[in-house]
Amino acid sequence: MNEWWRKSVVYQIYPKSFNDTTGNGVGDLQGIIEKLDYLKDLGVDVLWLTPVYASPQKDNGYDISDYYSIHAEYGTMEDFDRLLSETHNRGMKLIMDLVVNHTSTEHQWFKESQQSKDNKYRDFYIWKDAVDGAEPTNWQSKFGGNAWKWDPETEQYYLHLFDVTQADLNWENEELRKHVYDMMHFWFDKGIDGFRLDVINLISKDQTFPNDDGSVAPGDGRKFYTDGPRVHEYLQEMNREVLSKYDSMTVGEMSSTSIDHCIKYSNPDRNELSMTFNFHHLKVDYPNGEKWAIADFDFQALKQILTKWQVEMHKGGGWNALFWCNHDQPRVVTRYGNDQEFHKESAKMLATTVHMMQGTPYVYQGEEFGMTDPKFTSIDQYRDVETLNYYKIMKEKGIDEAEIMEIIKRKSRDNSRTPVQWNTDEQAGFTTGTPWIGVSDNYKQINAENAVADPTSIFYHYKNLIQLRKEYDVITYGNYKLILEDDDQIFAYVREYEDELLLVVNNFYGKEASVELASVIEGYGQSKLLLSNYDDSSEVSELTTLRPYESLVYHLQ
Ligand code: TEU
Repeated sequence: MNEWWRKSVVYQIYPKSFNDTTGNGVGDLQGIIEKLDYLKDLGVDVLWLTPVYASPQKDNGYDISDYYSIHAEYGTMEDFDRLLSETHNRGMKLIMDLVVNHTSTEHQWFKESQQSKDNKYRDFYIWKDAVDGAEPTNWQSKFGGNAWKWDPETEQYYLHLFDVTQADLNWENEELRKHVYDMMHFWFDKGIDGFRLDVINLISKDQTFPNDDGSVAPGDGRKFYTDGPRVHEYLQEMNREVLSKYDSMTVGEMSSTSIDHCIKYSNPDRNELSMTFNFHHLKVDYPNGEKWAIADFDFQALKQILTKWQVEMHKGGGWNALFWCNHDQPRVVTRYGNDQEFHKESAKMLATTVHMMQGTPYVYQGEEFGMTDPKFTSIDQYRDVETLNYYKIMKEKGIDEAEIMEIIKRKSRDNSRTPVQWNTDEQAGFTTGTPWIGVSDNYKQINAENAVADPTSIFYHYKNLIQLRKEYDVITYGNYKLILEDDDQIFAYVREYEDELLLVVNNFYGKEASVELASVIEGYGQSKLLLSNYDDSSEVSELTTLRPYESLVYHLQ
């Protein structure tokens, strides 16, 4: 089968915040259909929908109560079928989110499972006796607190690595696995083109369930279920039973993973997945690995991490998903760029930096015209379960309100979940009603309609990047080398393929930087400036200075 996904660009849609056509304040499938021409115009090849299945929405759909139906606020199965065919009619593909590390506690399986210890579904989840009258292990939930919840009726604990309403499935159970594969066939039979697999590297737990000695953080627990003992075996089984039967793409979301494992997950010879997301480059602003703390990003670490993943995944035959933004991360232009004076320049520079690497780029809704963090100031404006839990825990510890709110403003997942800013209408054209979460104040300036009307906008820069990938094989296949390694302002690299060279030079800061590239371009006869974020950039032979956030792509032969 051809590997079309290596040359594709994926656009991520978070349906709840995308486009509301009913006026209930929540985005819907019809709203996505309305915007398909816009997405086609942008040039993306694949749409990824975060979960649209029936769900109590404690974690915005990552808590699924029925894998076979559509969440009513989003529409009906007919709407879904129409969205799929309309996407296909425009020559684009559609992938769904597969959330099978856990289900909602409202799922029928869990309800059955909770009935009694000998219920047929008991073993679909991870139930354990108390140890010395307390939780079976000291593992912490990723959303705060212990990861085990006591069930007084059946007198055991169940495991929930995320919210207490997201019970972890027991992948050791063969029948459970079969149910998952059947469900995947159901969606493939409808014609979908693949899946993004939520926290898929957490599905295999160490069956001895040890306590964590706290060497990383108290009760961390990650080493007992991350890239666990049987995870590759399960993915190979999934591939054999399901994926191998379709011309599909799969991208695994890999939490706290390693390059070695990601090579295994994505090297085609192993028959697991097409590619992997990892998050190491998004932790360079976590002081001592702590998400809920504020620090400037470590630029040298960012270069080193992205470079290591480029070089080693290439060498090992793996494939990277390339991205800055998703529904769990603050907006990159606010985070690693400058969302004020150099909004346009820095958003374009950041886009170029990852789009010219090897892998499959992902664009998260609104990123293509530079949406920023909303900078909410009051806890009432937040909706995310992780954020609200954090707030509660900090308040209980007696931490000062202003301090908590400053951290939340920078770190909350809601930063990326505010409604897409379509135009200058009320509520940014997202809804005629009251949106489920507030619209950012800057929508009169930053919105899709303005961007499409302005040929120098961030939108057209993304469009150009997507187009370049179609035209130049070096972007897909070339090897990668970091240059100007020690420069503390410039992130520059080359890609080489046959006799072509792609040279990418980015200034990550709002001040000028001097640059010297003579040794890099030596021996090449022709050079061409392919893309820039200024309208009067120099040819490479004359380049001596980069302006604030200047970003240049040259092709040499
Ligand atoms: O996220 C997995 C995950 O661990 C993180 O990205 C998480 O949001 C972060 O560590 C918190 O600091 C996936 C989904 O993308 C996320 O939206 C879900 O909440 C989570 O799984 C559970 O399904």
